[in-house]
Amino acid sequence: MISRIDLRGDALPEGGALRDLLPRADFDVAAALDKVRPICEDVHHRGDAALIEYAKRFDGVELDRVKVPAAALTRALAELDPDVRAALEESVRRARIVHRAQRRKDHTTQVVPGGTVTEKWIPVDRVGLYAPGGRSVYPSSVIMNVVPAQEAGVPSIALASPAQQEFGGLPHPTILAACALLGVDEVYAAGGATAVAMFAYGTESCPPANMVTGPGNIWVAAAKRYFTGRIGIDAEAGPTEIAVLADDTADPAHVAADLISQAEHDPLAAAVLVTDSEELAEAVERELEPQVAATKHVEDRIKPALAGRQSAIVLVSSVEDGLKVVDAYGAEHLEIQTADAAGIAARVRNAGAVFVGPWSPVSLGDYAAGSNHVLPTGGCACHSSGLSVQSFLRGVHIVDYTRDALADVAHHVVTLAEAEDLPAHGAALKARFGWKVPVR
Ligand code: HSO
Ligand code: ZN
Repeated sequence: MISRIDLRGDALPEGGALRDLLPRADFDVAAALDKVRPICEDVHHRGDAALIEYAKRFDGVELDRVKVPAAALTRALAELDPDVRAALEESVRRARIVHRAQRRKDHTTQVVPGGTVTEKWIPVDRVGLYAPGGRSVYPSSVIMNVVPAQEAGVPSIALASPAQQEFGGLPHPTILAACALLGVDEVYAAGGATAVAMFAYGTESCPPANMVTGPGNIWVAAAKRYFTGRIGIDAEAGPTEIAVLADDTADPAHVAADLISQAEHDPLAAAVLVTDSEELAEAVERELEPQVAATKHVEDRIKPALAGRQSAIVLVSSVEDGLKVVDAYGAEHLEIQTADAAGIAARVRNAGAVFVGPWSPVSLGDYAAGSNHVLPTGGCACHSSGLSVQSFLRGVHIVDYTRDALADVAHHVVTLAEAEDLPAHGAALKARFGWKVPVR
């Protein structure tokens, strides 16, 4: 059901060479760009009419408008199962605790007497959040996008999710209910690349946004890439990934359950076990069979995900080597299930989020740890972080110098300006001091 990669024996290769030995899904965003470009431009030129036409073509839904009426949001929340509501509320509560603590304070540094630089954190004016429909209707992802944006102080937050035929052309009711619960009242029935284009360009019913965040399929990722530079994005989210670094102290039933838990998302989802224990590898393989058989999305997602080239059990000579492997891989989610889990976790350099020890499974982080579950995939963890309050803030430097403080440094500025053959830069200072560089 899952392949093996044996890296025991010879010394591990370094960096990129090690990464090349590890499995990863094909997620060719560049190839999708060509299909997405004309759709985005059509939304640019025809606005809501194009959105309505694409909802019919892609989602089979006749829409008369894209903006969801306020009454539909109120109704969705009123009709939400009370247990689901309580669970969502607890998820929001915990996420708020974590994200509120992320808010950075403005900071003024006195560089020299009379010369200060303040770093001021200003939220983005307006963000468009995307919540997928279809196979993945995740109200939890609404929480993970909305809470950091709200805690950052973003004044205008809108959300888009595909129109669903069975719900009369509205987005899925649990998505609407989650929006209502969070106080997001501007919601659009728009899906995939068309939703990103709607936010990037704006249409008659939706004002343009400065930033688009949220998970999605390859078309959403391609549209985000298309608009990068015009708007801010979080990341081009690819299929979900779990890596587990485990030794012989790990419980194979738990490891198997955790691998299956993320394989459940998508046939392209990646589940990777890295272990120095052949016994554990075999025990996990034995556990996978019955656990997979007993769960729900077996044929369409879990089996192809586990059997896909993106998933594997990787055998290593030691936990130390395992640490090198998981660092080279840079998983979206990394569980550490070893004897000294906290010690090993503290040394991890590349992962979207790290889950320490036997009682911190990825599913906890998906819903109710307080951490964010919108995380870098595809190895992007080596340069990017998951969604946070910081994602929605801009740090603006505010420079404030007195006459004396400027005079003190003027000769250096003029020297550098001349060295760069930009005399007008130097002149901007000289003009302030009677066209002479103050001598200090
Ligand atoms: N594991 C997914 C998020 C999710 N799981 C939503 C359940 N619902 C990517 O981090
Ligand atoms: Zn998940």
